[in-house]
Amino acid sequence: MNLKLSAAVRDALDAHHPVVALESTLITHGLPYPVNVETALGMEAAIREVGAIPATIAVMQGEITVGLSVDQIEHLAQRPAGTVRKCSRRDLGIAVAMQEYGATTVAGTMIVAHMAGIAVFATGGIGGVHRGHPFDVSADLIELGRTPVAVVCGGAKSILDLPLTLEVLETQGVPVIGLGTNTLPAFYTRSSGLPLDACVDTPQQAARIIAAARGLGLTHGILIAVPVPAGEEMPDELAEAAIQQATAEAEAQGIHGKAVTPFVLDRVATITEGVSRRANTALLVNNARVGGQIAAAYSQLNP
Ligand code: PSU
Ligand code: MN
Repeated sequence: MNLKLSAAVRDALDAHHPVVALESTLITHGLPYPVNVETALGMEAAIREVGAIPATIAVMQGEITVGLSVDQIEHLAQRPAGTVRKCSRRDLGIAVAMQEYGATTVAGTMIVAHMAGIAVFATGGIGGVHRGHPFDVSADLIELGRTPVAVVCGGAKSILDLPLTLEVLETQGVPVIGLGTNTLPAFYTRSSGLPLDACVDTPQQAARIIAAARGLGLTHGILIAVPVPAGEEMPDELAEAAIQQATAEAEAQGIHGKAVTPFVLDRVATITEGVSRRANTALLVNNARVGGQIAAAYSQLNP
């Protein structure tokens, strides 16, 4: 397969140093310029600070690239809307064959990370089951069921139906582990109140669960949910009101399919006048750091 690994990522993988995969849809479809570049680079820096190597993944003119350079991140972040394909499982072959730019979602990033031999991936919110549309199930959940990568996330935005999202994860055989929490975080807020499969207190304990599942030869993903740092979360009512308004607008305007998530994210940020964006970036950088710690602990267990 034509994966293009950066020298830093290739060296780290060869030497069994910890590597953390990062997605690119949050750069192109999740955050506006220049917050997207600042956040992407902030995540990479947080991973390096704890002794791991970041590998931001995207399709660059048909080339699946693992470990984007700063220039490549900057370029992707500034491309005009509509010129970067949002790449989930079904889209990767299209973007490669048509030599397009493609931003990988959680599903797309998991696939490429696994091909490259990267076990840990850090992001913000995963896709899920959409509120009021129980048949609009993100391919992220199906990918988590079939691809052995651990995904560190802030739970899922409550633009989604969180109880149904957990049901689908259960059906797909995906354990959801809280790190420092026993309930599913709701992205902008620290808790949805929904119980999880296990709760751990340290990255080392999380790494042990990943290693045990891998030792058993199980090929499913593992979700590690980390709440937004205390003090950076949004008030519950504010988050909920903005989400209700944004989802109603999506409904009224007939937005559907892969356009729903980016539309709602953008509207929530506008409605909350950027308050949501602060929680968003704080959580992304924190998850990257935790991902680095888990990858480091995992590489100790799995030399
Ligand atoms: N949730 C966020 N920010 C994001 C996404 C989700 O809070 O940027 C992106 C991720 O890349 C995720 C994708 O994998 O949206 C899910 O899209 P869909 O619902 O079309 O599967
Ligand atoms: Mn969706």
